[in-house]
Amino acid sequence: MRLTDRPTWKALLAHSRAMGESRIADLFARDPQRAQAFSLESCGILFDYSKNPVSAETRQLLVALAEDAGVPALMAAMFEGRRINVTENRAVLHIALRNRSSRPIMVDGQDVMPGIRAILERMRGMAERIRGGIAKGSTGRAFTDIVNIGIGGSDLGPLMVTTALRPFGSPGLRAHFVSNVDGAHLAATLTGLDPETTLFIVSSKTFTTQETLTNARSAREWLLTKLSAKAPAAILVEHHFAAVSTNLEATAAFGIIPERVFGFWDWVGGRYSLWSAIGLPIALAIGFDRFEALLAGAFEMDEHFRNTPLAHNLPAMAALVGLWHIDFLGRPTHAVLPYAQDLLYLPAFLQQLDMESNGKRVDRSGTPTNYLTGPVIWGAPGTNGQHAFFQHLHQGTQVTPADFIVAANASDTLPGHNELLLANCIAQTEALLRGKSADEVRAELKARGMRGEELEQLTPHRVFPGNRPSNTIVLKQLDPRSLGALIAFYEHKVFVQGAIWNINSFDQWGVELGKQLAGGVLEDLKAGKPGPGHDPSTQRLIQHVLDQQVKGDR
Ligand code: G6Q
Repeated sequence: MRLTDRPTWKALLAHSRAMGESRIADLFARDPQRAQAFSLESCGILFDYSKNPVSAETRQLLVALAEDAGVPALMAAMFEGRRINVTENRAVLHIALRNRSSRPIMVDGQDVMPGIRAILERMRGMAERIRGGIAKGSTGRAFTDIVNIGIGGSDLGPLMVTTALRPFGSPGLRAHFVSNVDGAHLAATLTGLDPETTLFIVSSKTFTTQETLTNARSAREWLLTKLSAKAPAAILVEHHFAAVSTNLEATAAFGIIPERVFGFWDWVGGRYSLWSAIGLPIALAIGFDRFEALLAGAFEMDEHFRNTPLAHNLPAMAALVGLWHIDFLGRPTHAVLPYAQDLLYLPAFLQQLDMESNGKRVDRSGTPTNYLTGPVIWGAPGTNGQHAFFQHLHQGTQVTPADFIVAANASDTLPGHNELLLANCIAQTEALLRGKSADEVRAELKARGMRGEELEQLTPHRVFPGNRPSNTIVLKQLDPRSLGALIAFYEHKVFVQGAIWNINSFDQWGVELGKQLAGGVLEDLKAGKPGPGHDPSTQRLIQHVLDQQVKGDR
């Protein structure tokens, strides 16, 4: 049966008409316990979704939809290692990477846990040797800088986590991330680095990704040029390069020695891979024990997710409230607003996690969906956003549900900062909910001495409609454990939504066409003229770029 034909979907549709009229403030007025009743707490995270147009009936209908759509069954299938990534015929087992229990996890009758533990032990060894200055560069000096070369899932996870856990890093070992094929990224990163004390980690599941290999080759060239007088090329690459990949043949061909290659498995999707050896830069930056704390936090969330009834389940309720906005209230975008500068890259990370997983238009059987799926995810840290796009959140014509994320305790001790940060975060959710009426605006303006036409003209511009929804997510502190739980929370949120929409959240065919066509455009650029078969705009753009290029630049 199609999702939209299910009675549980239809019941929500009917209910949405009634709820669409009600104001969130009235829901609070009617239920003094609402703030508690629509909040959940687990794994060190408070998830308050009370500032959404959701009643007890809405929740019950949403949970009924999730059950009816088979969320518990798909969840069990994932944890059992079944091949739920149907278009690639793969299991989906990022949860195995952080399985801290002694439970085996089977794929095709084989326990994957011994292999995972073996790689983790090797990561520990590498982290200890590099951080302890035991493993050295080719000229005998300890490493001071790590440069991760990877893109997409092989970049955003480690970049986001390493940045988020900055206070846990060691000043003696700086982590850098190069992803963009734009040479500016690598060039800017290498400026000021000492090749004798720099370690490159080439992170690529396939080891065929154009951007990563181009950057890796240029980095190798830089190293060889700078240190050619000090050691032969093979020795330089041996000392200064490591790789994380499933393609051991390609890493060997690049010159990386097997002891420096960390494998992973086809059942780890790129955007879910920071828990694998792709997390090596994290372990190097913060130490392996803290990397394990990150895994432990995620495991705690996994246990919560698989063992808690949906109505009390943090990721499931976040998914259901999100889906309510998207499919029943017509709000297809979602803002991620971390009130933590160290979570700078969380919006970009979640953008990939969510939009690459659920940006799909056909269901698992290949039938186009007749309902909206994954939202547009965007955002930036507060309080910066307040001085920029928050105008749109408060007074724009579109309603954007938002996640406000904040830690009660600061990582830094500069006096006064954390109170300001917390106050702004909480006040923004209050302002979005409450708004400001025309009467309130008039009273304010009158108190300032304004009267008559001027007052009336200004009033509508200063009115806030309010009734704008938000979730608030509060951590005690931004530390490895709570960050692990937070990321797993979002992974499972995306899972639940994808399960209800009956889409495959674990493939990403939508990124292929552009890659394919880039090959053709590249040939044209190299040949110095556009080839046949392009649309007129593309053809003209190729010609224009060629005309604009300074001779000798190609
Ligand atoms: C993530 C995607 C994608 C992938 C990159 C890098 O889920 O699959 O972002 O991570 O394309 O791929 P490689 O790791 O193979 O270089």
